[in-house]
Amino acid sequence: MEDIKNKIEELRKTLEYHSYRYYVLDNPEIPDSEYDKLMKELEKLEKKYPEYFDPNSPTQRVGGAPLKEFNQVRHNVPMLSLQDVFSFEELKDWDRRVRSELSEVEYVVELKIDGLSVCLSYENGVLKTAATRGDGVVGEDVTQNVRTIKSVPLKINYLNPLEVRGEVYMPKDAFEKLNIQREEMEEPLFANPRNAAAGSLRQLDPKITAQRKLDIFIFNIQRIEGKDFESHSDALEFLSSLGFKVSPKRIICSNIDEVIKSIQELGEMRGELPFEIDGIVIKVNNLKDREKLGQTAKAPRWAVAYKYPAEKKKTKLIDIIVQVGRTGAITPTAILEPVRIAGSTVSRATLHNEDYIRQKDIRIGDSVIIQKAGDIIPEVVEVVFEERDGDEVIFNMPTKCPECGGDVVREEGEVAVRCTNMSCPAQIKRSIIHFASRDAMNIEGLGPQIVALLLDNGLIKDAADLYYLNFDDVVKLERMGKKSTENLLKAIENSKQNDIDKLIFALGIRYVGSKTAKNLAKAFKSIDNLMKATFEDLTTVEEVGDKMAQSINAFFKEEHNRALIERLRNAGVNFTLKEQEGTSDLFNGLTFVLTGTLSKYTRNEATELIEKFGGKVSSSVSKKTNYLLCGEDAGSKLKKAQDLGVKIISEDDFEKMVNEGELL
Ligand code: 3B8
Repeated sequence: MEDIKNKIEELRKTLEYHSYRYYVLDNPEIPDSEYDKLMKELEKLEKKYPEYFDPNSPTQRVGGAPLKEFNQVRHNVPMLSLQDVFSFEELKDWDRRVRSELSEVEYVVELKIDGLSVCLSYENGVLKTAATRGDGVVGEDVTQNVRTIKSVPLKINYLNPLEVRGEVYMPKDAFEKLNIQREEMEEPLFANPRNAAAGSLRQLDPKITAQRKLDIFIFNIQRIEGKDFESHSDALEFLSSLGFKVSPKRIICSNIDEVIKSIQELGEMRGELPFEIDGIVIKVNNLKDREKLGQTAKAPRWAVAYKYPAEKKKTKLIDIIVQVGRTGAITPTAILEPVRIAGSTVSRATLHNEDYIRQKDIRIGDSVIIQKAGDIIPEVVEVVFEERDGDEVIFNMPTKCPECGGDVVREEGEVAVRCTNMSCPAQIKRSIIHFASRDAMNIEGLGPQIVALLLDNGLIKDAADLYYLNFDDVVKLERMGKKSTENLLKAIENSKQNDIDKLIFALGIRYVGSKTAKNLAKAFKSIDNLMKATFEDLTTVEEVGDKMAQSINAFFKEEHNRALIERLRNAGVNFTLKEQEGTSDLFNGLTFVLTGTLSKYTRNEATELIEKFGGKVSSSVSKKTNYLLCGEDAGSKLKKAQDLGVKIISEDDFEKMVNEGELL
């Protein structure tokens, strides 16, 4: 028995170490596959020997049961906020005030990570509580959620009370992936990585937080017993030695001119960082000096935030259109007079939802300020009210579906409104287009136009009907020659052989994206097993939370859907998981960046292939990038890759590497 206990302890230590190498140092020593193997081994042992359960084991980061609400936490040390400055002039004024109190001063310049501030409290070397800032005095207890962040140590080698403050954020590539997933599922997109981080951390269901790839930088000791430091940089070094991921790129400066130079240099590399920053923090380094300077009611006098100007442009909002998605979600989009911003021309911008339009009082005909949130999705940030002339028109979300006239409802707790008509032609059309799309059944040649043609001529009413089409009916249609009919029917026929993850995704079950579909396929191995799965069975699957499990159960209960599935089965569509082909480690340790429009693969497909072969996909080009996979109309990433001497490959090159199993 002692042996088992030791084995478990040893596995935990090993996993903690490799997790630290991977998540904190970004410098793994072993391949992911090996890490997964060790984790599986530990999970097995812990399950078999529950007497050795440890809430701080590396296996316990998956998120526990959902909460009803967050408890409030009173901070031991108030979490102050920073005073902002918007120009070097203001910054110099601040420096003069600091120097009037101190004879000599040393500054530390840090990136200001754009996330949300949290406080972590450790006692006896284990994480006890994590709380959001709230109003600075009282915050929310988000311990269960913070525990799912892999770079947060659950145990540290320091037994006295310690409280540290850090910024929880979502890296840019995780943000982009999350939004692609949400788009797939017709859930409202997050406007920027900060909103995504906040939304993910303030989740009552920790399982959802666990999927969100949050990260943290620690930037301050709030309270420590049994230790004294001379300077901020010493304190951060100490935290780093305890295994915390501390704020990167700290620069020590001996005067304000050096500070300004650093701000300019950091500003130039801003786009290359894997996370968003909203400015630079300048802090007095010496801790005794900090005490001398003290604080105002809300902010310390010893630190200040310099904010970079965000690129914003003024333009005219010509119209607001609404679109009906496959799940019936009705979303508003602004049509703009085209403007160039942050390197591209923008003629549409998201308006998120009805509440957003109301809050900002956005009207058709307004002059508006738009901004690329995190330089990614353009968004309307505000109205230029001075330029109103009275001709602007208030926009109302339709109360009837713009496509079918069906009733529109806004479900409780949701910002999106949806058309409730199960037979809404727009929804049906979108769901068939989705069924045939690349990451779903991948039926080549069956795009939006052909789907519309088939629907309008009464040849299909739903996706299952595709498998019952006959040549004579299709060939008669306008624009459908003999050859294209043959090709279309062949593509439909071929899709019957797809593996079931594609079919599961194709069904369009709400909240089930292509990644979850894969997990479900692996877990249940057949459509029949999936249909029989109970709520409990479903929630044991990786990344499947309560909401998704409910949605899957509801989908298969629906008579309509069951009938469709039977017709798919009778048509000969594959309903069982195929044997997995072996993967290779061709791309082990290599990082790819995708850019431009790919034509042979969707971004999902390319990412899947890269990951399947052991590689990683990142959203921004840096010195660490090994390959830039470049499609058409590539922009700044291509230029940057050229400047850095990163190897640039075409889709053909990529295909060759994958097919031949050899790197170029
Ligand atoms: C004092 C120091 C607030 C902050 C601070 O990356 C204070 O230092 C603060 F009252 O909010 N977002 C940072 C970041 C934020 C803060 C900070 N340092 N690096 C950040």
